[in-house]
Amino acid sequence: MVSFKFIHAADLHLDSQFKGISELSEGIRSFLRESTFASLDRLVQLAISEQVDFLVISGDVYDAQDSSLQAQLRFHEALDRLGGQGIRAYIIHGNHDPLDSPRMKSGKKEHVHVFGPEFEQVVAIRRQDKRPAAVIGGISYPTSKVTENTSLHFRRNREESLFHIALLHANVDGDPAHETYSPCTRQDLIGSGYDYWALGHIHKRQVLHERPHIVYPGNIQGRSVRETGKKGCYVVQVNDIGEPNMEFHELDTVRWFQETIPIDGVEDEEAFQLLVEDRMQYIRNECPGKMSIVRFILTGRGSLHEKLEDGRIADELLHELQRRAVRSAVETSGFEGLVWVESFQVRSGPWVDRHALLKEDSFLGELLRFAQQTREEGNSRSELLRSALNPLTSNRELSRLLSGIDEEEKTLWLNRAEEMAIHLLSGHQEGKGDKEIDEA
Ligand SMILES: [Mn+2]
Repeated sequence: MVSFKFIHAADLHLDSQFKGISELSEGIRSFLRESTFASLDRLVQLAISEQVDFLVISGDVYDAQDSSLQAQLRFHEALDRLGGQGIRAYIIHGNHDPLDSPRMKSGKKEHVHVFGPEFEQVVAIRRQDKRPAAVIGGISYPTSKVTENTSLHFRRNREESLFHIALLHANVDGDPAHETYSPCTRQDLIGSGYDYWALGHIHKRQVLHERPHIVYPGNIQGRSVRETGKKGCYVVQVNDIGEPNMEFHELDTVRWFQETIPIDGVEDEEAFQLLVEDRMQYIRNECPGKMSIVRFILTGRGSLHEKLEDGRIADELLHELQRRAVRSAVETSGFEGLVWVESFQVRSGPWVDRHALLKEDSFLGELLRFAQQTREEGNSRSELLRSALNPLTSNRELSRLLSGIDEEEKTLWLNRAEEMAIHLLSGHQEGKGDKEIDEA
């Protein structure tokens, strides 16, 4: 065997539109639009500086089936830059960019291999001496929906001693957060005899198994607040006895955060603002060269909750922080180091002794016990959600919107409803009642 080095990337989603975040200034919006391309540039630079023998991309190069001309041109340019350095690329297409998508016609590139709809295997060679380095097996999505277990096509010829790499866009072990395309199990992959499963589809970076390696590198640029943290690819060095050594490299230019701020003990708006600004500074220090987008999740219990409940304080602070962000971007004419607050999600509660309330023989006590029970029992929670949301489903538009909400989000609604009930029923309504009595 010969030692060699390759890059495993997936889910480039070039030219993602970043819909769903409103209130963005034009400059910030175009910086976001450019981010998937900027990450692609970094990927190419990395391949060149690491002197890899080849690059594999495990599907979803483009974000949409009608991939923009810009996305295609930029991707071809990237491939040409790799070709100029003698770096080959092996590519499969996934559910977002299947083979039947309309694409511009471009001449075949000598150094690029795009796998077709039928399983095939090719031999990759080492760059400097052209010696065979690895067998690469792969299969692309012919259409956007592949429901067959395509991993079963991958079978190693036991006589073949070369390192085996499998390129597959698939949902392994049925991750419920993603569409179950090309469903397969870890055992299917382990049983194939391949040494490294270069997977795509799930955007969260994860190593499911080692020896054989089963790897999702995640996408190269986060696209929403659900895709937080570092994004990038793996550089894999395989030594001459076929042992892979992986190193993660970040490639993102915009990073997403979800930060929790407990409001316990926060006295007033000013203290709250300082806390938020402190956290923003921390994020800025974490990634000074990137733009960061953060969602703050307010938890805990405290007197500040009364003020957060009607949403005004959080809204006003949000607008102020966004206004400052735009101003500083204009002043420094750059978005590096910018921290954009996407929203505040109020999940806090009023200051109450919840344990005491739970034991209380009252309507509120009863309600909290019921809430506790539904939280613990999946069935009664689903039943409660179903009956509560049922009246809305007669409206087509609402029904459509509801179908896109997952269980986790609905559970948050239930928690929120519980906090509102405590707020309204426990006499914690900004002490209004008490005050009127005092004044009377
Ligand atoms: Mn994808």
